[in-house]
Amino acid sequence: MFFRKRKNGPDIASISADIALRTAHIVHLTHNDFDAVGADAVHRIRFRKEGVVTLWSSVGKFPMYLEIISQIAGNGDTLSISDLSYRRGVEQHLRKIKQKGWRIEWRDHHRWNEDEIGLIRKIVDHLHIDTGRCACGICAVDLAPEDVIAEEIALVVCDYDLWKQKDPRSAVLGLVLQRNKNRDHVRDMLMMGVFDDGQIRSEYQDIMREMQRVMDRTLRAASILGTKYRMAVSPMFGYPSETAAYLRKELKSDIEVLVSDSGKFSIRSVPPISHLIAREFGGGGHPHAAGGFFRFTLWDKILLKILKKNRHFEKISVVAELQK
Ligand SMILES: [Mn+2]
Repeated sequence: MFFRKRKNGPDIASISADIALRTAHIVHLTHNDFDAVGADAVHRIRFRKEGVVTLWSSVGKFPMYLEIISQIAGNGDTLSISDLSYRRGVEQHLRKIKQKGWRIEWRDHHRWNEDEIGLIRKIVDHLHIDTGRCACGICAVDLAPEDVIAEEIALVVCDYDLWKQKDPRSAVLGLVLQRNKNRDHVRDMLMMGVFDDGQIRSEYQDIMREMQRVMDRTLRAASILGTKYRMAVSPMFGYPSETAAYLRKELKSDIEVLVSDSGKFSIRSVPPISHLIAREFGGGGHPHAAGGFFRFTLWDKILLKILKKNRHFEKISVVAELQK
């Protein structure tokens, strides 16, 4: 249990085969969250006839997917990238992809600097960056401006992605999509303009139940430290944002720290000092939410597992107490 688990990465051979043997004319390379699912639904509305192959990618795996595509003939088909932002060095892959006969379109809402935009604009056929919309919203105005379903999908997704949270449908779908296995189903429903069905409901309730279990487990394991600030520190069992909020409510804490097996921790605080504390532990972030790293020995890991605490809990509390 103390060894790093070997991650089952994507199967490169089968992804290559899927793209090489495609009958569809659009390859949609996108992120793996709700925004991306909405963007994919919009693509499939727009390119119903042409057909779409979807590649869901984490931010980290993005260059690997480009590398794979750069080895496959495009035959005039389109690689459409969405909800993924510029990464240093991707231009080399994009040039190769162009040489292989692909068209490239890229739609994103993350912050790009002028140099990055200039560089990529020279290579791709279409680049649309807009930080004021979600990626799905950019796809909707670009690809299906007349389509009422696409418009509504974009509304619901942007509500979630840009933290407006006015539409109750977006909270449900956002949570349901924390399970990857729900992605294709939700996407297919969105395409039909359906935002809620039995499967979405039951997944939502199941996740809510699981989340409640995780939050209660974390609450039972929490240590309370500090005098100036009331700090709750606990091993991390999942759902960090929701759990931190729960600890704050149940324990009346000012600062919540959730520590994973590896020593990585996430911190939330009422006083605007999260980033200052995180900085002392090789991390950083925002005044009310940040993250850092404890250097764990094997013994630290064992204690965290068995006693639900170790010497680093005291250390971070001391650092917090020193903040103004
Ligand atoms: Mn996004």
